[in-house]
Amino acid sequence: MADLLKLLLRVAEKAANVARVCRKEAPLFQLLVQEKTGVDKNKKFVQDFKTLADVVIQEMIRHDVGAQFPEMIDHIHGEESNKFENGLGESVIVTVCGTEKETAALLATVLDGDQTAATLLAHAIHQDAKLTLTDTGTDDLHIPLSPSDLGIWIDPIDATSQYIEGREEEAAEGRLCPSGLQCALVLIGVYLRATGEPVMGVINQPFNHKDPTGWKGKHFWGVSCGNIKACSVLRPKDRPAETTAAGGPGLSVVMSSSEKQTVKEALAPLCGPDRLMYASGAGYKILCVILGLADVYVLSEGSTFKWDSCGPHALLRALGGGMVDLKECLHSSGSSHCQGGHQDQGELTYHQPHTESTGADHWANQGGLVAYLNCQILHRVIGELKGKF
Ligand code: 2IP
Ligand code: CA
Ligand code: CA
Repeated sequence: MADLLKLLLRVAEKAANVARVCRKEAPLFQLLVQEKTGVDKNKKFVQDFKTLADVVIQEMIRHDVGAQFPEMIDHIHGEESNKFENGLGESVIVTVCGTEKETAALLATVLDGDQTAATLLAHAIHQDAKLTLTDTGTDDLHIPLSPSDLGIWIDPIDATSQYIEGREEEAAEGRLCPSGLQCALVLIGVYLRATGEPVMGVINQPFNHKDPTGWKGKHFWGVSCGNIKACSVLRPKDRPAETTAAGGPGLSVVMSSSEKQTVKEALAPLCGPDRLMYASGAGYKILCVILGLADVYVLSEGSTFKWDSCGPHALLRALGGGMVDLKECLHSSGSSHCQGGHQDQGELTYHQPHTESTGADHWANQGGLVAYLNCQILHRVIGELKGKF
């Protein structure tokens, strides 16, 4: 299934192109950032466009993956629904059509007849991603998976608020970005339909750095399938120590700035100076753990969803770490120990909805989570949090 990984890297790059185009091209950018007041249809229309960028990206990924792997088409899920209501109250199903022209015509109906915006968007969707896959290191990979056993979770744009706001922040070497465009990510995860185990993940960061020609992205991937573990990111033990913030005195923990005060206070004594950190974007915080910019990401609430965690979770597992349900770990007897680098007890899975919940909460990571690379560190964090909230 190395072909699937290559395809996901390509579609994620296409998605990143669409995300960049929406900020770069004036007619699309206007729609993205414009806020109008008053109870007129424009207000809703502008609101719609923000969702449309997400819907279009998700449908494009679904279209491209379904075309190459028809066995997977009914098992490609994401944050968005493709049913869209335009400013006139008409319901339109957003799909990627056979030709760029047809897609533009369909998008124009959603964009209340704005041909310029629809044409620009359709052009980005139908363009082939110019991603040089020679440096991805995926060529020699043999992944023993069958498409009929797999499902996919997509978050077309994670940290949408940072994407819309668009602040351009610089992060110091080895430090994370607390907010800004860098926190916006395209997340694609593949899991086993039978067990819900995440086996393959792709993360694309459309706004990684800026050069004189504009924003440049970066991609990351990982595969964790039985004994086969491969990742575009070096394993922690192979990293030069000075490239990461994790590894100094005390632990480094990344959290949402809206995390509970009790959790912040419980973890502060474990952390070195300035190493209790805050950043936007659930996906970005997991990426910080993957890259060694933080030892763990702790979230005590059910405010993330399967599409946020599936892809990045596969990268953590590929590096010998994982992501657990916090509540489950806090309530377990604590007898589990690290086996072969990570524990399986409490690991998040991706195949079963919470049937008692409604809407998006069906697929929430309800018990909160901890993302980690080192199982001993996970246990220290859980030990510290037990009985504290
Ligand atoms: C959001 C986004 C938010 C995050 C939230 C996610 O996804 O990643 O940033 O909150 O949990 O569901 P926080 O930044 O406080 O961690 P989206 O942007 O896709 O809605
Ligand atoms: Ca998200
Ligand atoms: Ca999203």
